[in-house]
Amino acid sequence: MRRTPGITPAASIACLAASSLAQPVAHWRFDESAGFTAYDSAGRYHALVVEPAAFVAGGIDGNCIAFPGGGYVQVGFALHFLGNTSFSLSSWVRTDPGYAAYGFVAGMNTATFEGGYHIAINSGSGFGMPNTAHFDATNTPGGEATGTTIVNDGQWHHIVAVHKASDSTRIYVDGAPVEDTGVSVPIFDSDAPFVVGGRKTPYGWVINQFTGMVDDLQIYNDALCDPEVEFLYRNPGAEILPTCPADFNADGDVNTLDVLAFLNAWVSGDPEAEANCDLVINTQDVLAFLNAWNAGC
Ligand SMILES: [Ca+2]
Ligand SMILES: [Ca+2]
Ligand SMILES: [Ca+2]
Repeated sequence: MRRTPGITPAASIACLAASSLAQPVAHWRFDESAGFTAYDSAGRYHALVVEPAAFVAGGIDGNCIAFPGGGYVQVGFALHFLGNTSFSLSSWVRTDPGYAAYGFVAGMNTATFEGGYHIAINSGSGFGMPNTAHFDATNTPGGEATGTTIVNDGQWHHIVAVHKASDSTRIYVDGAPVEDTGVSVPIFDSDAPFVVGGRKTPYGWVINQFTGMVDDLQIYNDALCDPEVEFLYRNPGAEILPTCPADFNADGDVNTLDVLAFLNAWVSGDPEAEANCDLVINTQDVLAFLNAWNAGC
């Protein structure tokens, strides 16, 4: 059996709990204390901080970025995951209790314009539900994945949005399991930059559309699965790093002990045995694991 992740404040430990090929392509820790650049510690997407958005103390891990009724963070014309592409966003969010506005946490989307994807809070234009978070990549009301956990209670909440190509969109709030799934369709392009705390208007400029705090925003180039989401929830600031799916017992070797370990996990319904990341544990997972094991690492 694999190690169960514990709560660890370290900011850069590898994930030992999940077998994934997902890699972080961007990671904004918002740990700066001043200035107008939010540095991407995983990639090259350093972002512009537009006032009055500012770095403040009191994040879920170190400092965070605060939007006091104005400002946003703009990454530029990037991170356009288009068509049948799998990707995931992981973010920590805090708003004032009872925050009722339609809050745009992060994404690449232009108001009233079809295309792109985004995480939002509360309901607007037929999307989402009051007091909860949702992830939309369809631009069709009802196609979004809407969480069930109340998120506008003044507490930090972990929101993960997953787009698994040709399968589903998913939203997790405060760890696994998934709270809701939505429609996965090929994502149309958007003329919008990637923005945190704001959104591009149809008139061409970006405006603030969120009041609250955001911390530890990460973007992955594949779908995250339940164990990985749970790991990120329990380890604010940490990243998922690629591991070998065939080395199930994580001892550095791929051999028959891994098959035994997998089957034991599968029989007991361990979430780690959900090998093909389709949210159910069945014989397809045995097939997926054996294929990975046969391929080695
Ligand atoms: Ca931080
Ligand atoms: Ca092994
Ligand atoms: Ca499965």
